Amino acid sequence: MSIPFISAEEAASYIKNGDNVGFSGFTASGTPKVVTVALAQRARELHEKGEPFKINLFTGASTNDHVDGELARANAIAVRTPYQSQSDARKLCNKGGMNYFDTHLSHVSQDLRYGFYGDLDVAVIEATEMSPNGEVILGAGLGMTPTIAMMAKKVIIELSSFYHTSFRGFHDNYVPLDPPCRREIPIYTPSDRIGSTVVKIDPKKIIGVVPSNASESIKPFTAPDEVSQKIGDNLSHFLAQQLREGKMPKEFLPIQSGVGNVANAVLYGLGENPDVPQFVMYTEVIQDAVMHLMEEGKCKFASTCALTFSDDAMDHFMDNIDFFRDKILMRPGEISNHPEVVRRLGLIAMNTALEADIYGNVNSTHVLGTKMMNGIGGSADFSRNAYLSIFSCPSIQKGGKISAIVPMVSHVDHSEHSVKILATEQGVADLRGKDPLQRAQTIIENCVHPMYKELMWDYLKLASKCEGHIHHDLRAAFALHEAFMETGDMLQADFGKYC
Ligand code: 0RQ
Repeated sequence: MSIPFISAEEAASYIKNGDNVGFSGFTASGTPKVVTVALAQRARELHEKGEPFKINLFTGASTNDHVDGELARANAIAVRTPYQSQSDARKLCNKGGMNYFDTHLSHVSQDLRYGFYGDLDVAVIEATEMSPNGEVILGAGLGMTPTIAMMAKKVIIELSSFYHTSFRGFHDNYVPLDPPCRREIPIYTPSDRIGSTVVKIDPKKIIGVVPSNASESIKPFTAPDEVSQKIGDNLSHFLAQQLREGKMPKEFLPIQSGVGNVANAVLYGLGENPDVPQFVMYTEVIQDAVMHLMEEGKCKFASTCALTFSDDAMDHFMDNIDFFRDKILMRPGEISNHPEVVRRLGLIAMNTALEADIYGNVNSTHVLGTKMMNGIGGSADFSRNAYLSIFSCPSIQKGGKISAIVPMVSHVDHSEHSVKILATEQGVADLRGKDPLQRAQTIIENCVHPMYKELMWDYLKLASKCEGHIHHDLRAAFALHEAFMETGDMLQADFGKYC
């Protein structure tokens, strides 16, 4: 059976108002790039004619401007999950223009298969190679692709010619059986292969193939600043010390590292510390830093869901692809982030906080407890199940007007029970085996910026007057946030008035 080539506009015309639509990819990598632009245009034209047009958008993780940006600006998203990090989508979400529910990335594929969100009407999948019998080689990110390829009633393929080399062999496509029939995920070391190099799609479901030569358009990371570098140094020294103290196996353990500038800097920190041995990664995203660490011999292998490389780094990767062939395996998000595997392999999970409180609760998603930043992503998939769960952030933001360490977080993503280590550029707080008061003392001593230390000790003194296991004075617990909202500066908080 021959599958026709069609234009992006024709492909977009098969997607209807109210459809549940799944997109391939994870972060910008492997997401469709031309059908979505045509879809946004179609939405605008229909809106101009007074006709409604919005889709329910399911992806593996964040996307890129071609997906979230285009569709948000065209006001074409009704429901969005599980994660976004694009500024226009974020604005739309925070003004209530789309129903965004922020979900653990390892859950979305199975939630779709369980039928929690209804049928999947269309899947739009970026492929780098395809055969007439519907066998597809994916690109730089897997996300939920094997599940949406299986579930969707109709499939549109975006066939990318951007990659000038074959990705064949880099993927490990696998869909677990669902309860009550699920078996163990048989991954015992990060390099174990359990699935197929191709995704098989019923050719009868494929409406057409849209050619594309668009890149991922990922901007290079800025060089780590002084603060991020210090966080990276603090963590790499801490991990080296864990090895010396025998609190970690001498072979070291696989590393998971989150997204963002701080996460990138932490990896560079590990790379530069001679006391940190060679390591492997079991993670959901690898950024530019990992490619360099592989070339330097520091990182030996990475299991990931996506290669989130800047365009320059992607060119470098493709030019040297043979070097990376036995060092990288890409898996679907529900496997790269699978709690069973995370627990079995004993990961060192390193994720980023927006704010943390003196007892070790972490907010990674909501600025001042209300404004969505990105979402929880995969951070909790890893942190809840890791051997060692580390959260880090700069101790202050906005030139010191905000302290990232507060008496009580304004939103909780990771509770005190999942946070073992907290690190800022000031130092590292090891929370293992400590009761709440000891945790508070350790965090204030090691992680709070000097300009906020006195204020935090004042709070603890005030809160300690209240009996209980965790000491809080609920009248004052949000005094820093309140001061920021009233004066634009958390330092203006005054606990004297509560004494
Ligand atoms: O604002 O952009 O105006 O400068 O937040 O802050 O320090 O550059 O942080 O890029 O490392 O991202 C938690 C968002 C950190 C990310 C988060 C302001 C700050 C700045 C960004 P500007 P930084 P990073 C696996 C893991 C959740 C998902 C996850 C994230 C901007 O890491 O989304 O971990 N994590 N996934 O000024 C007000 C505070 C603030 C604050 C920072 N306390 N109050 N503003 N900012 N702290 C990967 C995937 O899931 C795919």
